[in-house]
Amino acid sequence: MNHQQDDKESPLTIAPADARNLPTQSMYQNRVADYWNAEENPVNLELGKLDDLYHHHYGIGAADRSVLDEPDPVLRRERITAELHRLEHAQAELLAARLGPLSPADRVFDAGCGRGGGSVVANLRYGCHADGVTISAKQAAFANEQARKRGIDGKVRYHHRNMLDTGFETGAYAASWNNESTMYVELELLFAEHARLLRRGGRYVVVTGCYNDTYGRASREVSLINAHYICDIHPRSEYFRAMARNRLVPVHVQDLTADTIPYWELRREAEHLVTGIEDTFLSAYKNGSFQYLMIVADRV
Ligand code: GPP
Ligand code: MG
Repeated sequence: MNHQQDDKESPLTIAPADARNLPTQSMYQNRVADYWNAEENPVNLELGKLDDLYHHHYGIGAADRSVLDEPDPVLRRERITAELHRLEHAQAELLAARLGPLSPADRVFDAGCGRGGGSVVANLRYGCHADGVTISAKQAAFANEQARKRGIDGKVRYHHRNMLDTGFETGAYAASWNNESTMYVELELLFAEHARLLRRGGRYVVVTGCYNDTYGRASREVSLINAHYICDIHPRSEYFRAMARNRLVPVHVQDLTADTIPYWELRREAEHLVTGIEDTFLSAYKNGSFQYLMIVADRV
């Protein structure tokens, strides 16, 4: 299936009826896939290389800023890289801790799995089966290769599919999550798919950047973040509205905004890793227009 060609030849056609086997369903999704197929930011690859846990999310917790004082320039870079990775890993563990308790027989769904770090973290913690879904064929191939190298490819599998229409078995999952991937999709469609996949009593966790309803509409900084990643950040309110409509009942809500600021304060000093979006995130968090949020919900 050649999506590029489809898109050039008939830009106005609707998705074919057999959309389930197609990882993308719209021109927008093709552009998002293009971004992730091309993405090779050192801030993701250099951090991931340290222990072969490739994360595509930000970090939380107090940063050890003494790494900035390291006099040896090579060691300084290495120490900054390792510290940022430690903070990103702490975020992944915070999310994973909320999925359980889970047994090795349980199955979890990682929606928007990127290069696969989150599913590995879940498997290491619970021994569970994991299915990760990404719209990027390149990310899925990379993540599967990582699972193969770890010898967990029998339990952890990555799929080049659309998280809104996975084709996975109804009610087969004990837990599922989105780690900074909801801003690419319509929440109603996303939560309907999670509710379908989760068994009754299953657990859903989302960590996301959302815009703050009390600020008003999306701020300039939120719009800049949208343009940077080709995404569409939702307001906080929309999460709760869409969950309520899709049998997902929040059991825990945590504002992680203050916890993520040290990560960004350190990342902006990492000359070898910056992508240019660092100051925008800091302004967005500090002016109150943007929040870093975790919502944990039960599927009823
Ligand atoms: C980080 O991925 C997350 C996103 C791109 C989604 C947008 C998230 C928001 C909270 C708005 P990444 O790790 O690939 O990004 P970067 O390359 O900047 O580290
Ligand atoms: Mg990153």
